[in-house]
Amino acid sequence: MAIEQSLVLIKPDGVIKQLTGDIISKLSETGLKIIGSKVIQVTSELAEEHYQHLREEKFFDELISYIKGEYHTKSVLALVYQGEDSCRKIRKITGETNPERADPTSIRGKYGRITSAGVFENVVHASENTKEAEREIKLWFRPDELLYTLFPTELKEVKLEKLFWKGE
Ligand code: DAT
Ligand code: MG
Repeated sequence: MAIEQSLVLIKPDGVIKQLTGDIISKLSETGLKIIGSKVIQVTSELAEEHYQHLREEKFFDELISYIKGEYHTKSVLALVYQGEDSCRKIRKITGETNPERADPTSIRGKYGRITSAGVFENVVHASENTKEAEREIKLWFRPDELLYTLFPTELKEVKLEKLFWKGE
């Protein structure tokens, strides 16, 4: 079986419900390795690019507000997992998209809900397949934020302004 990567996001409802530890514990049952992690405040650009395949859906605007944290807290934990068959293994644990249909022992079945406005607050995102995982990882992480250089890179010269701690 091929070694694959998978992007997992603990969405703002998962963060505010303090489910981070529980979700990471549950995912550790797969034996997969974490090769990148960071906590971020999601911008409109990132949210819209991540969910570009759903642009035409009637729930798109609510979905963008949800992932940006407008209903919960402006924080998402992004993780990259690596290992054999990782997309399938992780999605089995996260459960179906619709939290009401998800296996009740899965993360979404256990902790997700559908709001009265029809938003699927399903706690986590997990890449559907390797192709999607590559697209998503490149969107959420820079090459130097991962333990390995997963995909081809190129050096670009840029004029950079970086933030330092005062007095550093
Ligand atoms: P998944 O997150 O299981 O890969 P997806 O890519 O089809 O599912 O959709 C992305 C997110 O959009 C999903 O996690 C929740 C939301 N969503 C999908 N279908 C929906 C629907 N019918 N109503 C409300 N939200 C939906
Ligand atoms: Mg998807």
